[in-house]
Amino acid sequence: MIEVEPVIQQESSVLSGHRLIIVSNREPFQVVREEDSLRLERSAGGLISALDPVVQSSNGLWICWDGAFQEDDYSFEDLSRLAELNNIEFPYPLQMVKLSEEDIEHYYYGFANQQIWPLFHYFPSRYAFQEKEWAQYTEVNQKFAQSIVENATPEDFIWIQDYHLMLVPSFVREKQPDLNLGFFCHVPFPHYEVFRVLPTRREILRGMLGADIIGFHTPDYAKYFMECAEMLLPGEVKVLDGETLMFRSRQVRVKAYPISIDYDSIDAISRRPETDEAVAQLRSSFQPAELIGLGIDRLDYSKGIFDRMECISLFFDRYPEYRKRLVFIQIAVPSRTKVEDYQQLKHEVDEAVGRINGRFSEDGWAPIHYLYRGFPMEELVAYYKAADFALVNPLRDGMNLVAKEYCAAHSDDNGALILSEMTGSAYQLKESFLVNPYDYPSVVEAMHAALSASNEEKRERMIQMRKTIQENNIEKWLNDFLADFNVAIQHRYDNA
Ligand code: GDG
Repeated sequence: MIEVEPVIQQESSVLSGHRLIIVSNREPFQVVREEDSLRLERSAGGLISALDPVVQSSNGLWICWDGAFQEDDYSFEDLSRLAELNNIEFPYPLQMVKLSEEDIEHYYYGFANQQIWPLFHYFPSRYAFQEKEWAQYTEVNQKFAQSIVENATPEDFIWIQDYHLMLVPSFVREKQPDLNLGFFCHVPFPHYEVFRVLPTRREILRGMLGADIIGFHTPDYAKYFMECAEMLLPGEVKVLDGETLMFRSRQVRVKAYPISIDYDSIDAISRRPETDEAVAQLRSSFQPAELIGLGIDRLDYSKGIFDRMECISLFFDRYPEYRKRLVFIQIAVPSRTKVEDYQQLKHEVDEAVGRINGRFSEDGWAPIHYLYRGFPMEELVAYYKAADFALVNPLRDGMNLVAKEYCAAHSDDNGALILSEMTGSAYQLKESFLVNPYDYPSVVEAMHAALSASNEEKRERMIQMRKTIQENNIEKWLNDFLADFNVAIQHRYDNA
């Protein structure tokens, strides 16, 4: 375990003296390769920055895999030295679960990312059951459970994150029934008709039901979970109301907590003079084209990037007057590059960009500007702010934070968001231009509507969306979940 000095002091009223233990597959930092050496960087996302102070102020702990070190041939033991060398201060202790190469291959790339991910995102055709992967998933979930049992006490709040660790709550409950367990699902929970494809569907449900509270992004995901539990575990599950069910003799709270972003910090970055300079530079670099469209995603088939390219092509077919006037910037961050479906997707997107640019380019103008890499948040905010519209058209997405970040970065109240109905964000961002991502012509018409809308209309929509995101920021997500976690465990104490 790596012990470090606290760097932030902030009390969490919700936890009232209890320690918060976060359990996630990913570590709350990134390993950056630089020539011959490795550098550690704190992960910059809203989730980590929201959780950090609370874990810290509660004297809590973060339990995660040691995967990044495995991939870079660095040993688990080297972390401490690297952290010291790079002057990284972790505001709380990290406990890393040691995984073998085989674990990572079958549990992470295999079961989590080639079985659960496609199925939960409604791609059953990409799904194939492999017994070996399920066995390894079970084994790794046991390793995480063991680490929790070794490190937690019955006073702690233990919050397990995401689809990599769905069996952990029940494994922990079996080993130590009096621990307080919360679980959050960051991906969609599918409808019964899709979920039941999974051969190990009952084990997965029982795994999650080991928790006192289970959170989802939208009320629909919570409802589908309840329906699956009721239909697949008759005799074990009884739904009490829209937010609670009995699993055997224990009550479990099941509810939607829509995750969000650190609105204030993105809004603040967008107001910096440096950001406006970067925006001006970006815009001038695409001159004489005066309009910018934007897509930012991990390169994942669920995000609809290939479909987006086809929509752009159709747009320039239907509206030739926008040729040479509009550039679409696509930032695609490399993701799960060892998985064949992702290599194939990269190939398809590369091909589509080449084909569309080859077909429409003229006089030094190319319709698509494609960047296959990640950027620091400050640069992303400049891209967001420079864009006249963002096209966020996932075929399925648990929430989609890019849509929220795009709005938060528009402190000028300009811009237009075109958003897929198949995202969790669509539940909240009703003033966006909502589209069915499978219906290419309607996406094209939404692009046209967004570009043709009056400044006043766009402003009204943007102001409302920004208000919604500001009021429902990452802190609210965290506090709402922890407050209900408190209620759920009180209920268990009272009925013990
Ligand atoms: C999963 C669920 C759910 C992207 N490029 C860069 C960069 N990003 C950041 C964005 C945003 C995040 O990554 C992407 O979040 P999304 O929500 O859009 O998508 P997933 O990665 O698939 O996240 C999703 C989420 O979990 C939370 O529960 O919303 O549905 O699939 O924050 O800004 N960040 C930096 N450089 C980049 O180039 N720094």
